[in-house]
Amino acid sequence: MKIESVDVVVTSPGRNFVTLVVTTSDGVVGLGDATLNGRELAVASYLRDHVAPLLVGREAHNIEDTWQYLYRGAYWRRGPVTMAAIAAVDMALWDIKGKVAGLPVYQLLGGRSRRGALAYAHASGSTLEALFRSIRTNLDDGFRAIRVQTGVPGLGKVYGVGRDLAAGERYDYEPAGRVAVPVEESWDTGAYLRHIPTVFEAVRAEFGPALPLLHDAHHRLTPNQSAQLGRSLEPYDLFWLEDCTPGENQEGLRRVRSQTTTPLAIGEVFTGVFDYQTLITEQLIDYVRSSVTHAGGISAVRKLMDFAAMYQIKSGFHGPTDVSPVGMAAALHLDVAIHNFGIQEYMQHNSQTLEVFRTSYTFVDGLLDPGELPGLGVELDLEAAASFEYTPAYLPVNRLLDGTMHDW
Ligand code: KDG
Ligand code: MG
Repeated sequence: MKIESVDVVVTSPGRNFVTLVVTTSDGVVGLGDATLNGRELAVASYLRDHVAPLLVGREAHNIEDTWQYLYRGAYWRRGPVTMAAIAAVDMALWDIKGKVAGLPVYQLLGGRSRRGALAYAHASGSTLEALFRSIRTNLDDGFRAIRVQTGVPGLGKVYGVGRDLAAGERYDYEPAGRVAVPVEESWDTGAYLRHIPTVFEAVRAEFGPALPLLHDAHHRLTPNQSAQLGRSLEPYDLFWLEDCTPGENQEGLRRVRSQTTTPLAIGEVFTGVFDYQTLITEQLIDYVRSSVTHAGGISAVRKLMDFAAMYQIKSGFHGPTDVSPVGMAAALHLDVAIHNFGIQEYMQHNSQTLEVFRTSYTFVDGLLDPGELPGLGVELDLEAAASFEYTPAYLPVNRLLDGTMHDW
């Protein structure tokens, strides 16, 4: 069964998505997510100009060989553009294999290891009152684990905090603004470090000791500041502290790890196993945060998680709304199949996105499930996709109070 055509669909139902559509000589269609938030067209061009022409005529069933052909064959390895492109091809070929076999992809990965994937929601508020409202709405929606982000006194808009919502109103935070140049936010690490423990103290007092709580520091701290935060959060028993420090310098996590028992999650901006090598072999983290979309696809993330399993490290795949429903479905098939699943991030896509991507995954009683349709279980409505034209969008940038550029 040969690959007959390869198309790239860029659509913007509220935010931009890049989807690879691979069609075989038998007419089987596979989908892959290639969305790189804020740099979408770079991946679209990489796929259209440099990958699609190489795929036509190849055997669609040879997923591993195609992965190696694109990775080794590019000569220029790794990097988010290359790895998102390879991920999309990989996902599309797994989708095809599942459809041909008449089985959901998780069955091809070894079958089910659990009833469903525990999901965590995003809760936020500029004040404690707004945060509590947001947590309650998520609990009412059935979530059993909650990420907590709040405003910091003295700062304007900060990462992870959307518009304050009324009771029952759903979270609608979309960090990539449809703007010609990035919005600028400001940051003060001292104010943040003083404020966050007080927030978790209040949340624990209100919601009790058992609710799994998560927090994302979004790469803003040094290893020493991370250690300080980790320690100050220990009384509140977090499920994890995410991206406490930028991960490029893996050795930096040694300092954090040796100073705090707060569990650590990292890796949403990593592109593959080599970014994790020291972190995994020295057990410096507890959770792998990659998305299937940004770390080379189902094949690569499966291997990464098998490597992590030898060191008792679990998954916590990235699942914001900039991962498309196709990327989300790919994560869910891995979530239910692998032994070392930890948790799955889940931000619901808006209704326009779900018009373009017809999903079959479900969320019931706090658990996500990929469903039983053959392949990944997502369909792309090309007509709906065409009605949402690409709109440039950028993530914000971040400056310290004196104007110095900082990590966002
Ligand atoms: O595109 C960037 C977002 O995916 C990222 O800011 C979201 O940190 C994030 C998270 O944990 O979901
Ligand atoms: Mg994050």
